[in-house]
Amino acid sequence: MKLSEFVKAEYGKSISECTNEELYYALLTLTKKMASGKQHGNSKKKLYYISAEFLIGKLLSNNLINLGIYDEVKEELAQNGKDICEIEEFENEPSLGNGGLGRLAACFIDSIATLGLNGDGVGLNYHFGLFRQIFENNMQTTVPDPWLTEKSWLTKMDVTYDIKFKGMTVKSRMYDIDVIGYNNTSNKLHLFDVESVDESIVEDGINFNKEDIKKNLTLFLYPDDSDEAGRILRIYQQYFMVSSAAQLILDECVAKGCNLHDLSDYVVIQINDTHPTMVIPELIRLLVERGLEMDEAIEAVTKSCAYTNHTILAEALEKWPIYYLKKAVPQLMPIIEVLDDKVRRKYHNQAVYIIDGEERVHMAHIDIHYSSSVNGVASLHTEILKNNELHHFYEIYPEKFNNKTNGITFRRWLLHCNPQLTELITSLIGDGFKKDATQLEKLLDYKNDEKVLKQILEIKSAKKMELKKALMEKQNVTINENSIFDIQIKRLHEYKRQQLNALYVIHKYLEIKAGKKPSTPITVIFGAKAAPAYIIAQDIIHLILCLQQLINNDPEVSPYLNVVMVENYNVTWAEKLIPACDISEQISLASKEASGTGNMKFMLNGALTLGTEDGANVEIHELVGDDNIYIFGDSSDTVVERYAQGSYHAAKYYNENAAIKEAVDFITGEELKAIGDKDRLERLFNELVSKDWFMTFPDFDEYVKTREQAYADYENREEWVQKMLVNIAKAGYFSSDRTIEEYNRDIWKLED
Ligand code: 9GP
Repeated sequence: MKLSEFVKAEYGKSISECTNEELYYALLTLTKKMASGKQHGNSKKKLYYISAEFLIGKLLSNNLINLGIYDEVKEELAQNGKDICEIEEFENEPSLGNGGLGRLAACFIDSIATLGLNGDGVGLNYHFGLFRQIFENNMQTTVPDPWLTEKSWLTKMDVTYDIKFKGMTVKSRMYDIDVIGYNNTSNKLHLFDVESVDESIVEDGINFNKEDIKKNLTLFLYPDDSDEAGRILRIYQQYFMVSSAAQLILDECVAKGCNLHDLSDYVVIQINDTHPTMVIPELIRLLVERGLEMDEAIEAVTKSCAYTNHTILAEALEKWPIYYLKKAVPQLMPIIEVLDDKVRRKYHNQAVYIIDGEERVHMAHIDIHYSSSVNGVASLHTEILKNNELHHFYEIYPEKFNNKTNGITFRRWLLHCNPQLTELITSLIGDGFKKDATQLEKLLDYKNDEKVLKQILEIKSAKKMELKKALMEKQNVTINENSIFDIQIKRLHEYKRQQLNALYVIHKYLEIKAGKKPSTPITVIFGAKAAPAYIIAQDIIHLILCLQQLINNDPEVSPYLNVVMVENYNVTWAEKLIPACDISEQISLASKEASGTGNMKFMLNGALTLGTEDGANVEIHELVGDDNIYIFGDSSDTVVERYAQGSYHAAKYYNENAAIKEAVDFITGEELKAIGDKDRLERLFNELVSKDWFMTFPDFDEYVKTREQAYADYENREEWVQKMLVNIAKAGYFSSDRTIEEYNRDIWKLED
């Protein structure tokens, strides 16, 4: 049905008579109708991708693209004087994720549907998502980020389950979002919610009564866990998610004829990080309740589950005190004890026990012992898991370990966010790359084609202008479209080293002050949210915002250097920032970034990576070669060794390296103290000088040198654009379609 017919029937008006809001809701309804006609058939085996995060972004354009009607709708709207981008403004972006983990899950469900595989996502319907970030007095403040509207992509389903906690039962209800495959069938994202949740209990930023579980269960993603009530709330959330998932899984497979003994013929469950780990004991519990022997239940569940590890950071590998579990979900403890007991009888190595000497349950250990696959998310990461972090497990189960290098959906990260580049590529190599991304390599034939190279540069300039306009509209900030756009957008974390970038900015500022001006002006752009309980991360944001104020208001420096931090960085911002970027900052401490996926999105849009040999940067480097990437810093081996020996002393670098000392001292110098909060700046200074746990100082000199080299190379526009072309051409490997094909080939084994 055409949009004009639809709005006539719905509102009794023509398109031009409708408001943008009416058109948004008309398109939403129309799209949902079309998706329901594309439901995946009920093939025997089904994948359940369980994740605490699904950072899906706005859905309208993507759904229209995947349905193959985007151009048609855009044209029809334009003919009636309407702009699809303005209509899209009515859509709220759900902040159902924190970063790469959640965005990966969103890319994956897109690819699963696109490949025609039978697989649904399962997660939670957080009413206020993560949080909305607001800058006040150069600091991050946090408020709820409501996104639910009366009519939305969610469809309320008749599916409900009783979820039993200690002394209380709550009812979960399933809400579905259609996941439309690109020119293919559609799957579902099931988001569970509890009807008793009460949004009005949130007061004063994002604070609420953490003990009132019935009212708060699905209010926020990752509620503050700096106190015990917050940590126990996370257990309630996780169990609510997995118990709903487990009941759904069993219902669906039984309806297809599964007798539960043959569960793994019907079901494969991908556990995304440790948040959904309790699905293992919960399923075992339910199977025993339904008549299976304990050993048989354990075997069936182990065969059905697969675990993805997304980090080696200890803080993200959850270890829940038994006492917490007993408080919230005591029914799981006897099962966990059996699981632990089996491990202890078989392996006499404390490192692999599930319950440790401090009475804590290691969730990842449950995953590894009681899943049939354990994967890392980039080659280097998987090697580190095998050789270091999970070595004891690798010795026991070498056959379980495998690598699945992450990927991104090109539908969102090229077709949707960069239609100009998509059109150019299509005009050169046809549109086969939209289904088979490796065909992008055909672009290499144009490496010496001046006309094509010029077009690539023109597109980059156009995207820079678009970003400039957006920053003006949304933040009232002016940037120079002729400057180099050097961008770092990702969660704020010390291991990702936004502080290293900030130290470079200080260094550059001082250099310009001393009269050394860059040939082309530089705009350094940041986007990052910091977890509310993560104080140093907030201090780093404070430093960046203070630098922004200082530098942008200094007439001597601002013509050459600007700093911008986008407020409330989210998927919608990323879609504007990535196509406009010249230099992509991927500067984590080697060994610490499991993969990164922003690095892939930037490359695909013709930005050059300035990065360490970490995560998927390593694979980007291999693909594009030395001439088309800027690599610096210590190797992961060196870093791992340094940690093992405890041989790193930040103060030594600070005292012996004049450039480091100058930049670090600036943090607590007069200029910044006049603008910023003395306590915050001093705390950050002390953290760096006395600890610098993520080793920014050893990499500082090389970082500065390599960044300068990138800026110098940028001056040669002919060579630079060739590097851009190579990056675009080699990005095909990072399509999430490739990643999902590998998951399916090696782990899920679903029929097409
Ligand atoms: O930090 C990793 C990031 O490197 C990776 O790209 C992403 C998806 O695999 O997962 C992130 N991990 C987390 O957010 C928490 O484990």
